[in-house]
Amino acid sequence: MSSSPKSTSKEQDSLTKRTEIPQSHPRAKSLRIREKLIQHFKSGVVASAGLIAHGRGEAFDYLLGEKTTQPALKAIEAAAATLLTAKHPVISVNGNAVALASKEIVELSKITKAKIEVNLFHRSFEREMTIKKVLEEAGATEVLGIGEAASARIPEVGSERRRVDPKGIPIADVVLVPLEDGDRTEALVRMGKKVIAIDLNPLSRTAQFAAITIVDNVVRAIPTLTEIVGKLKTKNKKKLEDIASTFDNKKNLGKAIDLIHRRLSKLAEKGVYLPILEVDEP
Ligand code: PTJ
Repeated sequence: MSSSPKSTSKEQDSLTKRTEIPQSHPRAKSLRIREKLIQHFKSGVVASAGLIAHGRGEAFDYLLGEKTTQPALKAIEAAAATLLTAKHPVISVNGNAVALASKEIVELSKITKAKIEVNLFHRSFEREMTIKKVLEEAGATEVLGIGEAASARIPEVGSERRRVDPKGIPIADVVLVPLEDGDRTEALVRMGKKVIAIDLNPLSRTAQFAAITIVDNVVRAIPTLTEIVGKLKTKNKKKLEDIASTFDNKKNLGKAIDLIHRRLSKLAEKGVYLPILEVDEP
């Protein structure tokens, strides 16, 4: 089982030492996100496999142009309407999601009245407690799924990932999963849950099985989702149900894949597309 290492005193030192990222670096934003994940890996929030998962996500983000695309916005609107009409919405979080967007997750949970449940692939009580602490520091007043509280079981999922909190996922009608693995998403769908996924890879099993797939980076998608929830909050139930029911995930995923395809075709015409800035001769 892969999990984060326990911090030794030497590591505690290195925890406080962060890599300086110059403002002028062309990839500063992306490097800062990496640094955040590394720090949270050292503190025990992120699993070692979480660093690899992030790399895969980054590659897809590159292909998408590192911005929230129109298909992502369309999915976010459907997700907002679905969360607002849900009876028992739950946000199921793992190490990566909390490392990247703890404050944003708490804000979203407050505006949608969704419960936050910690559900780890690489489960350990220590990691659960560390993640709970980060969420509480970000303003969460209730965090489900910690230790013995996760006493219910999801059918058809192997190992410890099967454990869930009876106050959360088992009674949820809508489950938001930022960055989930495919097996669990499939199991949640089989349980009759309406799954909203945030996943940069439109080809992943999670992206394919979810009812609403937001193909975007969690760092952009979660605050945008909160903003759209704020805008839709005043709409009546009928309008919200219309938005949710007219959304076609298959068609929208196709649009996300087509966008990558068209973007790559355009770039393929150019080959080299990054200009090196000319430096004046001394
Ligand atoms: O914290 P734990 O123990 O629950 O473990 C979490 C990981 C991420 C290790 C676990 O859930 C896992 O192995 O996930 P997968 O199967 O690698 O799936 C992660 C998916 O998230 C991949 O499809 C990535 O493309 C995608 N992804 C990675 N970073 C981001 C992302 N999607 C959105 N935003 C990101 N920042």
